[in-house]
Amino acid sequence: MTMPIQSDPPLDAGLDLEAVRAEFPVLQRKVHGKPLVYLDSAATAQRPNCVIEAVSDFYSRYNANVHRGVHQLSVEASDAFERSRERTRKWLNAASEREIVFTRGTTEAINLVAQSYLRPTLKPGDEILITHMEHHSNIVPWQLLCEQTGAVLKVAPIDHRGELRVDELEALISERTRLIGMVHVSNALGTVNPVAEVCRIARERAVTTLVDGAQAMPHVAVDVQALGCDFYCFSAHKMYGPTGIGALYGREALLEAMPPWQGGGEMIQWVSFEEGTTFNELPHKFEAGTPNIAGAIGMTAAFDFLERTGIDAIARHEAELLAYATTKMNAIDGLTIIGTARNKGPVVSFTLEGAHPNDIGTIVDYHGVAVRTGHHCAMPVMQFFNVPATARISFGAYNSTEEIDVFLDALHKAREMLA
Ligand code: 7TS
Repeated sequence: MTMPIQSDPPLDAGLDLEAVRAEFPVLQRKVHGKPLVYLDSAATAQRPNCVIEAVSDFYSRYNANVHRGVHQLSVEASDAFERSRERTRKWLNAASEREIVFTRGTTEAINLVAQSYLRPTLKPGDEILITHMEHHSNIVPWQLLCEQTGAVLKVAPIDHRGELRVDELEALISERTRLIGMVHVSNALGTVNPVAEVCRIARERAVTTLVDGAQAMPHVAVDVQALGCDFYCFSAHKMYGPTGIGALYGREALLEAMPPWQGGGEMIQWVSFEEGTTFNELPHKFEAGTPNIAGAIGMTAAFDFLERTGIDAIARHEAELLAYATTKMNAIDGLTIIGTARNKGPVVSFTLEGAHPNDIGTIVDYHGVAVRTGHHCAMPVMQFFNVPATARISFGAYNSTEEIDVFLDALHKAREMLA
């Protein structure tokens, strides 16, 4: 008989934790002889059976290239691929499937906007405004673009809690501001940004907005029309789906006016040496080459998982875990939580006096506990808080307070060893 997972304090009744955990085969495995405690979902979430099976089912039964063949397998693959687009549209509440471009993930989506939306019209001295808490994938594409065009990258500050200073962001908007890029939920701090408010401010000043939703999608309901953003990017692997697939949402009028980014098959209407080339309609104009078909199909299953489990139930469950971990960790001498925003996603970044984060990560791993250590691809955040690195625990729908206790035990042992 398997023991039920004990929850202390009782977690939200809306989420059947035991049933959710049973959907994730990897949670059965042991690491260094101990049951796996996976607290690194912000790096990549684990996959439920429905995702694994959807991918396997595609390869086993109807593997074919999409949008090309008239044969039965290709028709089935194309239908499943396009169903994923419709599922994504519906989840984001986008107005049209033409607004959903499949990409490799968040990083590629941001690069697409930088190179296809901004680059053709960006002038020297134009400005791009981002925040101090961005992941490198929402910094470096803009730095590259500034080098290519002579545009200027401006950075809106954060405060000691790791909250965005919206007033200062507003003051940094000028006549030359062409785009505001901001993370929805910070991977390094957990901060949930007031995206709708910033988008409203940007709209009043006729500035385009891009939201990096990589860390938001698994935790909160996202409605791009309610947020009022122009572009929204995410990766399926952080929301229980496969790696190598994600999407860019873009307002149709903007996407329509943008030139293609990469050239190749699938994105064309007509290719001729004499007459030149004309391009396919949205969204295919931005999807050159054979796409990640299995990934898109797996992503549909990930949306099924989120819907079936209930994104609000997941959010409440994770908020309980966050509160539980925060209270216990605040009581540990010498431990400092980096990122104490009032509105936080399920991430706790921390430092421990006298212990390097990497050593903490290595020692807790011996106890079966997976945590992330380092700069979390957000070096400017580390610089702001004047730390070289942090250790970070992050939660998914399958985590329990019991697991947090296992982590805390392992952390105490690490501290004793390193003292
Ligand atoms: N944006 C945010 C906020 C992220 O957290 C990440 C990945 C990315 C963008 C990039 O996503 P990708 O799928 O295109 O690679 N964040 C992390 C992390 O926190 N630990 O490992 C990867």
